Amino acid sequence: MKIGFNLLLWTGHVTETHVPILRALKATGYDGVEIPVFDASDSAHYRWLAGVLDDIGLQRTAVAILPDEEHNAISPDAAHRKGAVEHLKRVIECSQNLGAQSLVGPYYQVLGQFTGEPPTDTERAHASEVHREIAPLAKAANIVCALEPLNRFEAHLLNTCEQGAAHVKSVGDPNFGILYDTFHANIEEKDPIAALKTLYAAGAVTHVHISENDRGTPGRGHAKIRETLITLKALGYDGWLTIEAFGRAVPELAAATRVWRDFFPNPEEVYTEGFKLIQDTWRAA
Ligand code: LER
Ligand code: MN
Repeated sequence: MKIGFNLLLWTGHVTETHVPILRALKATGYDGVEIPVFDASDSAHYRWLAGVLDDIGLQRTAVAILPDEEHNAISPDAAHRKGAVEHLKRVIECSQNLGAQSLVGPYYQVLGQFTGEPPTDTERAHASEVHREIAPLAKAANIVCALEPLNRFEAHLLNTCEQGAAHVKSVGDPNFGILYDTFHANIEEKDPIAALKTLYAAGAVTHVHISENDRGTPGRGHAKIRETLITLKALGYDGWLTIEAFGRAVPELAAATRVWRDFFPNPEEVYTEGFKLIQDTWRAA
């Protein structure tokens, strides 16, 4: 397995100013970083960042969202669904320039935008169409897709692993799977570990987020992080274990993830303790 850290703790757009953070993550022992590709307007930027990460010696994955209603895979408006495809095409180009191995995140609906109703078959079919179109493009760029079910307070289309597995089946592309996030599973699954095992047995786990129940330092809360690691090792999982935590450094991100207070004294605690927890638990398992 490989241990990663998501840069969303600091920013939605990684620039020169974040290079000291990237170096610190490398020095801690991380294999790679998860880079937000939220701004997909300048693909050359990600080529520059790839060079920086190569020099430091960090592999990478990319995380994307759908930015607004005009780029929404479950919109009733065909033009908006086409907008989602066009946005994801640009994201794939940026991610390829970045040298990303995977494209992860909830790129099926706009975060925090609800109809007030449960997901419909039409919304599911619309999302499948969008994902069927982009999965081969990602494959051609050597990028694996990992779609992320989110808790009910952030999204309504995919909340559970079961819904995620059904969506993967409906997309029907071997390059398209699910991101299992311990934070979301803690909220939505009756038994997060049983859900993980079922998802894994369906061949659908292509990425993992290690995230505490409050989004703080892994190991200091009650999400089943140790059990998740032990289970994944027993199953033979060989992919990314990427830590995700959120603070209040970026107001838009804090608002989107509903972070209204501090969960840790500083980012160093999150990335040093989190790394040690994963490494120690994996070794001992
Ligand atoms: C959001 O809740 C989350 O878990 C992220 O990985 C997606 O942006
Ligand atoms: Mn996540």
